[in-house]
This record gives sequence, C-alpha cells and structure tokens, in this order.
Amino acid sequence: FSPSEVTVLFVLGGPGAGKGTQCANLVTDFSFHHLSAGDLLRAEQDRPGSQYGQLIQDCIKNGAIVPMEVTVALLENAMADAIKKSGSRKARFLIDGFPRKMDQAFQFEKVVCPAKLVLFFDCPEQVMEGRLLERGKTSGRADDNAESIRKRFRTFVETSMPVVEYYEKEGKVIKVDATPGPKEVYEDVKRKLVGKLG
Ligand code: UP5
Ligand code: MG
Repeated sequence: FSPSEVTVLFVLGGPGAGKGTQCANLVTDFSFHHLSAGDLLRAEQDRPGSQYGQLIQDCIKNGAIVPMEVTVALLENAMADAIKKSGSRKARFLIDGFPRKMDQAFQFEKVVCPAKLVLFFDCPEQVMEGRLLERGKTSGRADDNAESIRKRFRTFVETSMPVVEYYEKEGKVIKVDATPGPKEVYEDVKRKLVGKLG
C-alpha cells in the first residue's frame, strides 16, 4: 500500500468506549472504509477450516491479544479487498480496535503504512462496563460477561494504553471524551477531525 494513496486512521479506546458506533457514523458522513479488527477475528474464528479458530476463541474469551501475524494479515487482506471492490486506488480506512499492543503497531506500520491519525475514545471503566453488560443481554458475544470484561479492561490498561501514549508523543492523537451519549460524542469527533484529514 502506498501512503500517498491510502490514508489510515487508527480508532482506539477501551472495550465498550463506542469505537464501532462512532466508526459507523463516520462511514455515513465521510468516505471511509471501516475495518474492525475484532470483527475480522470473529469472522476468521467462524470460518470453516480456519487453523486459528480455537486460538482466536480462547484469546477473545480471556481478553487476551491474538498474535499480531494473524490480525495484521486479516487487515491487509481486508484492505486489499476494499480497494479492489471500490475500484479506486485512493482510499481512507478506519482501523477499529487495532493496534492494541506495541508490536502490532510497529508491524502494521512496517508492512502496510504509517497511520495518519489516531482517534482515541476516552471513557471511564464504570461507564464502559455498564454498556457492555447491557449489550451482553442480547449480543451473543463470548466476551460480554463480567469475568471477560474484567480481563479486557486489564489488557487495555496494561498493554493497549501504552500504544495510545506512544502515538500521543508522535502528536497523532485526537482525544474524544466518550462518556456522553452517541450523538454528542459524534459532534465532538466531527469538530476535531475537520481540516485534519487532508
Ligand atoms: N454505546 C456506544 N456508544 C455509546 C454512548 N456514547 N453512550 C451510550 N452507549 C453507547 O459500543 C458498545 C455498546 O455501548 C453498544 O451497545 C453501543 O450501543 C453502546 P461499541 O460501539 O460496540 O463499542 P466498542 O468500543 O466498539 O466496543 P467493543 O466491545 O467492540 O470493544 P473491544 O475493543 O473490547 O472489542 P473488539 O471487537 O475490538 O475486540 C474484541 C477482542 O478481540 C479483544 O478483547 C481481543 O481479544 C481480540 N482482538 C485482538 O486480539 N487483536 C486486535 O487487534 C483486536 C481485537
Ligand atoms: Mg467494536
């Protein structure tokens, strides 16, 4: 992928911060392709014949991070697919829920391209927990239960926050308070993104 043709925004934030919700809003208003690393991993887990199904299932239930080779390959394929289908060589991507560990960040920037910006949704654990437990009543997600949520929070604090801090030092982070309702959060996102996409 050529950075002159592909623009990548990483979308980070704790479990339940609202990454998926806000990416859907951005897709409606801007010409973004939205790729959720978690969604790609869940699809790979369910793909008949996948050699990674069990590994992914175990990692997700325990809030642990799937080895980067698997996730980076899924993202690369999905990006190539999206470009092929859109028929345009210029493309903007929201990469949602990735990178959540420093090794993933370095690998992606090496084999795909550097991120232009990082959208970081900041939200207190208590608020995220409430959202995830509520969603867990109907989501069917194997990790929307109290025990998995606790593990996801720990991984986020210990392993994923350093990624956000790394990009903060690079001056790439746009931080958004994700505590208010979805509409208010989105207004803030739009206001902060204006003029920065190029
Ligand atoms: N909601 C959203 N915004 C709201 C708001 N402003 N006010 C009130 N409610 C709001 O939202 C979550 C819920 O909250 C929904 O019910 C929504 O309506 C409501 P959502 O938009 O889904 O939040 P999101 O941040 O996307 O939460 P998600 O649960 O998807 O976050 P995770 O980061 O935990 O999940 P992800 O799918 O990215 O990863 C799952 C697992 O996959 C990881 O734990 C890990 O095991 C594995 N993984 C990797 O190993 N590597 C990767 O690179 C990525 C994932
Ligand atoms: Mg999500």
